[in-house]
Amino acid sequence: MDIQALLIERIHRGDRSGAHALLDAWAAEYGYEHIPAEVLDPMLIQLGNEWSTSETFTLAQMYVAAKVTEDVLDKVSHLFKVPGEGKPPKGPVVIGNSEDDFHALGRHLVGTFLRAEGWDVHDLGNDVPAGRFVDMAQEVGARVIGVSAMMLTTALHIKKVREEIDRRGLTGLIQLAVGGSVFNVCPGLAEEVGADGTVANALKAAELFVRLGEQSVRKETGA
Ligand code: B12
Repeated sequence: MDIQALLIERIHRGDRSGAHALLDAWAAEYGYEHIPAEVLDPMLIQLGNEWSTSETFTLAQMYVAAKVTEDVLDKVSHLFKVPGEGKPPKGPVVIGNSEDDFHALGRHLVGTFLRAEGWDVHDLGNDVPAGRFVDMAQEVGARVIGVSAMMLTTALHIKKVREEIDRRGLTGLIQLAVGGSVFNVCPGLAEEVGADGTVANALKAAELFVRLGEQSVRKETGA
């Protein structure tokens, strides 16, 4: 079945329960654990593009897509809950949306994929002040902070996280990962906000966090 096309057709119709029925049928065949990467991520990116280019796609339809995604992520979260299950534990990380940013979906997907790869994810939610990211990273001993931002204005707030890390003398020890569609369309923005790295989607996030974690260890040991 062409799950993307069928799902998007139900979302266009605002048919939340129909979308769930479809996802349940797909999961019965392929497994719930594959839904975030194989269905939700590509669907949301396609709908995001549609939103930006189509005059008929409405906020209500995007709301349905967001709700369906959140319902499914809730449903599958127990599958990814125990860090290290089936994978070597990778340690604590902190994620959240930058100050003033309420675009939670990308962050939810990143958190789900990181948990699946064995990270112990501390998710601070939406609209997180810079200091709170660094406080939490120090509290749990995280080597990487991941900040999600979808808008140019909110991406620029990430500079404050950079400044806070540096002000506390933690440069290099706590690495700063950033992501969100604005970074995909504005080359150079990640460097401008002082990030140590970025990637275009949640699937690649786990790899980025491993690389940044290693950079932090090298900084600490002087290797
Ligand atoms: C859905 C949506 C909303 C929803 C959010 C619902 C929710 N619960 O998340 C609602 C309706 C609330 C909303 C509100 C607003 N939105 Co809006 N929204 C979108 C939309 C259509 C899709 C975003 C999305 O969810 N994409 C799907 C996810 C899966 O993709 P993603 O977020 O990019 O995440 C992936 C990667 O980027 C990466 N990633 C994400 N975070 C991170 C973090 C790290 C560390 C890493 C490594 C990777 C990573 O992994 C993710 C999964 O693969 C975009 C359009 C677009 N093309 O992006 C506009 C958009 C982002 N919104 C926009 C705007 C302006 C707003 C509003 C101001 C109101 C308005 N006029 O529409 C408010 C602002 C709210 C706020 N203060 O945050 C603009 C931003 C313009 C800009 N660039 O500055 C956009 C681009 C639409 C547009 N073309 O105008 N929005």
